[in-house]
Amino acid sequence: MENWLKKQTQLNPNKTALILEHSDFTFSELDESVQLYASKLATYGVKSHDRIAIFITNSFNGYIAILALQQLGAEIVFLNTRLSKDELGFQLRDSNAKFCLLDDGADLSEITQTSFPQVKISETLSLHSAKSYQPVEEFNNDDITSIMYTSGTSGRPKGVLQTFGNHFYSAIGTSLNLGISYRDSWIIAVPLFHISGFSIAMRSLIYGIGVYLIPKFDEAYINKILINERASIISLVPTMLKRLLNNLTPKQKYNSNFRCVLLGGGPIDNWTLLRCNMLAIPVIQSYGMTETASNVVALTNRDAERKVGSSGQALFPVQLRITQQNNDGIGEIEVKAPNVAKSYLNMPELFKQRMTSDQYFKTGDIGYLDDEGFLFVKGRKDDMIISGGENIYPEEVENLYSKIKGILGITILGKRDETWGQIPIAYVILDENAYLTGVDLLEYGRDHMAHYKVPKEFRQVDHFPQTSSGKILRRKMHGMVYKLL
Ligand code: S0N
Ligand code: AMP
Ligand code: MG
Ligand code: MG
Repeated sequence: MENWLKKQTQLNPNKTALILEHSDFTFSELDESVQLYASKLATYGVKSHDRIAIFITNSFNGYIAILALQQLGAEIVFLNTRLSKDELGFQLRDSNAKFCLLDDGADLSEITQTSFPQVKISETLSLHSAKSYQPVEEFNNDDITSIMYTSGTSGRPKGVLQTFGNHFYSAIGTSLNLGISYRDSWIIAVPLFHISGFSIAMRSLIYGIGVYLIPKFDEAYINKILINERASIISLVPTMLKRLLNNLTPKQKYNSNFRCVLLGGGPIDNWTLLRCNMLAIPVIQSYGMTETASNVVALTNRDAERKVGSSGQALFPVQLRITQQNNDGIGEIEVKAPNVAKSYLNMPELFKQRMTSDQYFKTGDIGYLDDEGFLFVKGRKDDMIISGGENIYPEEVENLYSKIKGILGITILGKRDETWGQIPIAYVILDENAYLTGVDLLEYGRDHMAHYKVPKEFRQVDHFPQTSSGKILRRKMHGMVYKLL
């Protein structure tokens, strides 16, 4: 396919592509900024297929840098800015990135080494020198353009290799579901470093629509845009949707061009859906993951009321099936689609284990399909916890805490939470001579892992309920008597 940004400069040169608080850019203006920045990055020797990491919030510089890397044919390694230095260090080493681009104010010097130096985007932007270069002519379906890390039970995060083809088919599936017109514009309030956010940037290039880039999730500011501007679609995770609703006063209405919330990243409660219904805010529930380059299943407006609790039907290019069903038809959700990622970086075998012989991807999620093919997600095969749209793997947190002398055992569980959906809590068995307070454990966690992964409570117990074969019965733990540390 022709380079998507270049294509839009021909099809829609004067159409708004990017909307910031105080300025707007048309596709040709955006292209100009992107090409200029790419020429500066070229002085760093960035070439096609080089892997370059990026550590950015939803900043203008970050947006330009992403698109410039794409023009240079680089594979962009997206870093989650909420991760700890240890976690980021791992991803930088594992991805073997040439260097890491970052926003002003960010500092990774503690973990960056000469093999992957850090480079401030603003510094490269203000370089006087630039190098002539040829933007990538074609975006080939099979070429990797983005790499996003996702954790798992395997013990270490894996870089998901997403191709242009993945993003293209994902965008097409979404447009066939929502219907996209020239009047549409999409708010990027979810992080660009997640597929929820990056997919909107790719849709902008593919559909030729404008995006509002929200630098920081501020519900009052976002509601102001939804009320006063012409924004028509916004992608949200459930925590964000609740925050917007709680901030909205009864008289306030979203603008007449507003069409829907595309909701994903985790389960939603019926009460929140009902509130949206009462406020006439259409919600398109969806289901998807990093490995499927955004949603593969979504509801339509038409079915939203009739199928409350469902994530919808498989989008156009997507095949869906449930395997290993129990008596209620509940089993593992498997997906076959051209937007399923290529592989895991450095771990192709692990990816192959998740693909069936007929090319279905085993999601690890559990659910059922009703007789009309609507998917109801019921949970996970593993014990993954979702807090505010961020995944937490108990094993990862347990492994880190197990390194502390005095902790004889630790089990992390998800607890329902009004704000975050779920929060992690810990059950710990301490050595009788150990003196460890809740504060010690909290501080240790905050030093070593992303703060959203750190247990919100530490409950001391003297044993874990187990099966005869020694497997811990997590579900039985919530009823245990404990002492709060
Ligand atoms: C909910 C968000 C915005 C909260 O962040 P906020 O308010 O900016 O927090 P900070 O000011 O940075 O920090 C304040 C304190 O809150 C803690 N904290 C931050 N986030 C979390 C969290 N998630 N859980 C628990 N605590 C959190 C901070 O640590 C801080 O505390 P201290 O000071 O103690 O450190 C933010 O979490 C957010 O942006 N969440 C969304 C992430 C997301 O987008 N996830 C989706 C991932 N999945 C996918 O992308 C696949 C599905 C998909 O593609 C999709 C998803 C949604 C919609 C559409 C689609 C689609 O298919 O297109
Ligand atoms: P990630 O790879 O971080 O995007 O996380 C994707 C995971 O979020 C999925 O595998 C599901 O476990 C969960 N998820 C996404 N959408 C939904 C949904 N509609 N309902 C329940 N869980 C969801
Ligand atoms: Mg403006
Ligand atoms: Mg995740």
